[in-house]
Amino acid sequence: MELTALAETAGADVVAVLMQALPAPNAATVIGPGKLAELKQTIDETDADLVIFDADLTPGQMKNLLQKTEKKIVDRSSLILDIFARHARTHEAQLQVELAQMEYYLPRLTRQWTHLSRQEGGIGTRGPTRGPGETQLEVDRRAVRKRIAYLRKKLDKIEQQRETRRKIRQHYQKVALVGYTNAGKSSLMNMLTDANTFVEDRLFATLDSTIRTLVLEDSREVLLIDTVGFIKKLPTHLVASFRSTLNETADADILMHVVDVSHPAFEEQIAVVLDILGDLGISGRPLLTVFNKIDRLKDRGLLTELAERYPQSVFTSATSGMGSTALRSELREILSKSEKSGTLTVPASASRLLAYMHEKAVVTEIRWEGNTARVTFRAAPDVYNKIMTMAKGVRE
Ligand SMILES: Nc1nc2c(ncn2[C@@H]2O[C@H](COP(=O)(O)OP(=O)(O)OP(=O)(O)O)[C@@H](O)[C@H]2O)c(=O)[nH]1
Ligand SMILES: [Mg+2]
Repeated sequence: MELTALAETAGADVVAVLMQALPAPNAATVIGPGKLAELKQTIDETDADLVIFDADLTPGQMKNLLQKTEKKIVDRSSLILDIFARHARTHEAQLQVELAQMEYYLPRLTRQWTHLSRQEGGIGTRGPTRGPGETQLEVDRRAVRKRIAYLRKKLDKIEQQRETRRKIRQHYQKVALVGYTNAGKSSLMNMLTDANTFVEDRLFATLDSTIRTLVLEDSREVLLIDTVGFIKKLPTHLVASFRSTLNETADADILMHVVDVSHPAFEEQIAVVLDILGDLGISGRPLLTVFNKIDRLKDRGLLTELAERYPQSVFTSATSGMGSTALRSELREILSKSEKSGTLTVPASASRLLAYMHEKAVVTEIRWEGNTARVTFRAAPDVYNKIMTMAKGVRE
């Protein structure tokens, strides 16, 4: 079960799992009274000290559950926030996670809620420092708001620097790896580029974006972007805080959707990822579906079926390198479809333009007549436009 995997990633030891299907969640306690009694009994029997809910709880529900169970209560969002906090490595990711945490905690800073959660370390206690009493609470709230303002300002500054870097990169075609967490995005990046991106069998191993140059067989250079993975019910605060990281993805010309085809719920995960891409407003891009981890499949018949249902797809095993050639040639194919081609007459004196064309475009033919060259080339739309502008400058 996914929640179990998340809880374990956060360092919890899962002693019992309870399920309830309700037409609508109970307003006061999410679960119904009968299930609540069962929960209390399970807590007694297993000596659990933490209860994690797969739903998101309102501050009121959290308070009620805390009073009724006298145990720490953690909901899905705060659990994911906690994992992000543990895994954030870069300064930016740390700021982004802290901002999301502060915004999550602010409406939940109540005396009752902090009463128990203050006592032990561990999951759900990584929020702001809290103290007892209403006055203290006001002081805390003010401190949290101040911190939120500070974090926003810091992140704005980083965002500006990122903008500058993005401008430098704008003449490259970009391919972004997207997909459910743990699908193998970072492993694929390593397979394709010999990069040393952090890979681990845990959820949300990657929290920032890594960019590497990928050189394809026609010596075309593209940028490959690896970034944070998606999950069902990704907390909204997180999506908002990570927007600038995700913007790298929004910039991409092609999306490589990595799917762990050995996961029993991979079809659902595909739907979740497509949904989030839609929410981020980046669903219209050329999309290559990469069915990864095929080495773990017992039934290869599934692949034939998938190949029919997903015409633009490849099958890979990032750990063994299987499918690498097919993936590269598929990428090349898609990239060349989005390219524009043209022919220009360029004087030999326009050395800057010629150098630029050789570096950023694919020059397919060059014919010299005296001191001018007729250059036939193809390039990404951005590069094509830049070349045309430069050529106009040369003629004038
Ligand atoms: N058997 C097998 N394992 C794989 C394959 N690709 C990746 N893995 C493993 O799956 C786990 C997750 O891989 P990552 O590359 O970290 O996945 P990710 O999509 O970057 O995950 P997040 O960064 O957490 O979103 C690691 O233990 C990898 O070794 C594969 O093709 N076959
Ligand atoms: Mg990763």
